[in-house]
Amino acid sequence: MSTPTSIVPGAEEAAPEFYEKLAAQHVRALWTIPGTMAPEPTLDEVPFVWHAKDLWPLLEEAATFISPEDAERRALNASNPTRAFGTSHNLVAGYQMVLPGETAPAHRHTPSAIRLMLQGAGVTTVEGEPVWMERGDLVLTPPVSWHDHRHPGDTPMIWLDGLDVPFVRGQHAQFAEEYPGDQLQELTKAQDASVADYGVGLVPAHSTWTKRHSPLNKYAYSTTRPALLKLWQNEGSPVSGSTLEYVNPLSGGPVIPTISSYLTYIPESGSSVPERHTPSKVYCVLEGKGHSIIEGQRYDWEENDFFVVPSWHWYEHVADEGDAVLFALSDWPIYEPFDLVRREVRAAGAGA
Ligand code: GTQ
Ligand code: FE2
Repeated sequence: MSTPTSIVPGAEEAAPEFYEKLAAQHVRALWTIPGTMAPEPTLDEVPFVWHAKDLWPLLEEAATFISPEDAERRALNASNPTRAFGTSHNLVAGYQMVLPGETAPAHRHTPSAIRLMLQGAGVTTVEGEPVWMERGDLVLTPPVSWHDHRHPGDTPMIWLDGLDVPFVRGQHAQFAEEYPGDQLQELTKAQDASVADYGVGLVPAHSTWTKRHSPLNKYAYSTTRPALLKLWQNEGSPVSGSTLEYVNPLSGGPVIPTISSYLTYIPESGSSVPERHTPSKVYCVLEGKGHSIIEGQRYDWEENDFFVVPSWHWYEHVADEGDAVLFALSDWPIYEPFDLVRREVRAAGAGA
């Protein structure tokens, strides 16, 4: 880890009265600000794994005294151990639970969310479209889209929430509002209508869609998993994995302007190619048991756990028991328009 230093070390100690005069004017001398000329990012967030076996019982405990009707959402947000809020500086992830018969009221907000369904089945309504969610399905609630959650089934629903709240708040652009009147929004579309319209490699000719985010509200695991396995069978290797990105079918771009999503397959005993990049990632384990090596440290994970790979940390994933399927969300799209993406891949045989 490199430590940022001032351009003129010890300057302030040499002439404290001068720097006090600056401070009184709310000014700092550039040559005393650490990091101004830092050659590369400092690793100031840490990798961390949140384990389902520890957190799901706490969600159940929360369910004994907090309802989504009262709490707006029964969600636990994961904070990077270095931060008061935010799994990384741009993203926040966590588990959300809805019990049979419960509803989480409709609202909309400038932060966007992705949901990765982990347990049970039910409905998230997005802009009037009831979207059916089952394990492994990715469901989008794009910026300023009305959304509510409903539970018509019989097993508690648990999913992973991934949002860009730290980024949006950092831009002083956080707005939210409750759905007027009713707790739940009116259903104006057929179930999974967006999947029928945009989800099979076809898009409506002369589509009038003008939003930046994907017109698809769901990417079902029943279609993404086979696609990933085919990709690996066709192009992968027995010792390393393959990754697909979920895209907006109209633009080929990320599913949400601020959040990209990926699905990675790693065969048992195989591993991903070591890499590091400026965007951060939050992974959630859909299948398999294994570990990741992040900046030389080992982090063990199993099904339903999620973990953060902060900016510019070298990492690789290893599938120890069973083939692994890892979902990931990232703040990658935030970096792209400003040419801030840097990615390095460790050459084969370079060691960890
Ligand atoms: O389900 O709408 O974890 O608005 C945080 C904010 C979930 C949601 C969160 C939200 C939601
Ligand atoms: Fe929300």
